[in-house]
Amino acid sequence: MKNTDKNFLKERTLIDDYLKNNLPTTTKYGQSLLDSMKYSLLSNGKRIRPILFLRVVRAANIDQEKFLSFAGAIEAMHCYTLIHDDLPLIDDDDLRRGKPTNHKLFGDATALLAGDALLSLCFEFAAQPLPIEPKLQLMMIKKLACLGGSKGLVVGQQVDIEAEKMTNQATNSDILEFIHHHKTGALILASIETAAIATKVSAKTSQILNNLAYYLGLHFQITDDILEFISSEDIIGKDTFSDRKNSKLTYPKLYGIDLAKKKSQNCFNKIIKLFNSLPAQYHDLLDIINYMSNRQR
Ligand code: GRG
Repeated sequence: MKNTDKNFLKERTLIDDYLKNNLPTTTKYGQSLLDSMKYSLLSNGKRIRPILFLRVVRAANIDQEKFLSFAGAIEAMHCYTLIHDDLPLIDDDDLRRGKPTNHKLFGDATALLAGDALLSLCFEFAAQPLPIEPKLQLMMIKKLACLGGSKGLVVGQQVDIEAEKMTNQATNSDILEFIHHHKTGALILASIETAAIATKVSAKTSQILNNLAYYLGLHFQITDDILEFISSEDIIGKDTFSDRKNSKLTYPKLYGIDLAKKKSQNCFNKIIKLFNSLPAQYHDLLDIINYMSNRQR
């Protein structure tokens, strides 16, 4: 295990245990739905979004273990998007996290339903009592619902699909930034903003965290585009030809690989500048920021 991975071991174990212990495992009929949900939820994910959430909570000197249900909610939403994204009617991918995609094992219909059920499970987890004022928890749930829906990741996915059919002249940096900010950035933003709501951060800190989340989401997806372009399936654990097969609008496609790398570095510089302007208690965000930037998968 790499050193960087060790820094996240405790949080990953807490998150994995929460998910394991709270996922429905048996039903009188329809067992394959639960098996399909479990297959994706408990596979080898990096758990980046719930870790971001927990670290912002921890910065307020609050016991992160009391917030595992919300961290689990964020991961359940993320896993549903991965299952749906891989389906033949979206990206049609065969490999995810180094294993066959959900629909390859369980079939398209079960995978679709498992994704739906994970989205519902997300809100079941999000509604578990937290040690904060109920009105704050309602605000967190509303934020997650907004950024997870037609104002966030689903519209990002829609534009991603529409951009596949646009000619080169019609595609531009504005559309690309919209896709990345919504499809990928929205859930990263939700992870940070919901923690900011729970911990009642000041307006100034909230603004910095918000900007940091914006660039973190953008940087994460540019990195993803680049990795898919230059890496191998063994390392990233997913199809490396998927974007090109689907004529996806990506940073390497629009700008070329060198400029895409430069833009990624510019984003990272902005993230570090924002991080440095946060109060000192947010220091634990730095190694997850670095991990997201240097990741190989
Ligand atoms: C209703 C069909 C339908 C779609 C809903 C699926 C969807 C909307 C949006 C897709 C969002 C998506 C999959 C964005 C890609 C984001 C991304 C880079 C995911 C990979 O995240 P990692 O690297 O994955 O954190 P792990 O495997 O570590 O969890």
